[in-house]
Amino acid sequence: MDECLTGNFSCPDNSTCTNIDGSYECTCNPGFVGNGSLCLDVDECSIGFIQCPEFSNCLNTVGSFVCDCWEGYKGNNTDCEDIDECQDNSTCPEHSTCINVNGSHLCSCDFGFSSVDVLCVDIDECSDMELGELCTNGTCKNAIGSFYCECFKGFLSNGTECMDVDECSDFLNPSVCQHHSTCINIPGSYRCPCNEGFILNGTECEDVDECNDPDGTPCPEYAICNNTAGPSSACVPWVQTQ
Ligand SMILES: [Ca+2]
Ligand SMILES: [Ca+2]
Ligand SMILES: [Ca+2]
Repeated sequence: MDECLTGNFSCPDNSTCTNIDGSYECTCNPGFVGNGSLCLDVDECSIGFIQCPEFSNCLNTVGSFVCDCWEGYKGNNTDCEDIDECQDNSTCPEHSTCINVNGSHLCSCDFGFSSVDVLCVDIDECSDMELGELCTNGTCKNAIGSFYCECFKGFLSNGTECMDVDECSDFLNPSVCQHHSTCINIPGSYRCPCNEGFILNGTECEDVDECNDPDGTPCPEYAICNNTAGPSSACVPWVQTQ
């Protein structure tokens, strides 16, 4: 008779009945091993029989095992490979760049933004102590991802700095100063001092009459003072006409 068919047998859990001549046998199922009366789970992970792929851990289960890919890796019992988290646009927050690395990824905040919790937020450069005073000779204005300078009169913004305007440069304005004066550029402004031999009268530079200067050196005898435009005056011989 076939005890296995008639149910007239007793086998331990995790084994299979096999009919043999005059009797029956209990054979442990795959993944189990007999210890006399019981079929016990084989811990495939600890017997060194199983070689799980790189980037995975062997995990014993009742009757079997699995190779569990590390976090950041995906695959099966034969292969675990890095997950490219950057393929998913929602991995990193706005204003950041996703960088895939083995087993993980990085979110690098864009220039002008800094990481706060899981977000990249605009840096207020104007009040950032580490950046120090920005926009010398102007007012710093924060913007999303950057900042700009609103410059005081006499300065021009190149975006992030206030540059002195050289009013004396011919290129800008050839007649910035009055006649008989010299333009001197200074930070934020310019000056127009009168040339030597000229003196400011209102807004004009007027020739100094050295001949009428009480502090000047008088001309010698038989010479007269002849004022000329500019710094010098000349004493010319006096010729008496009759
Ligand atoms: Ca097992
Ligand atoms: Ca990755
Ligand atoms: Ca900013």
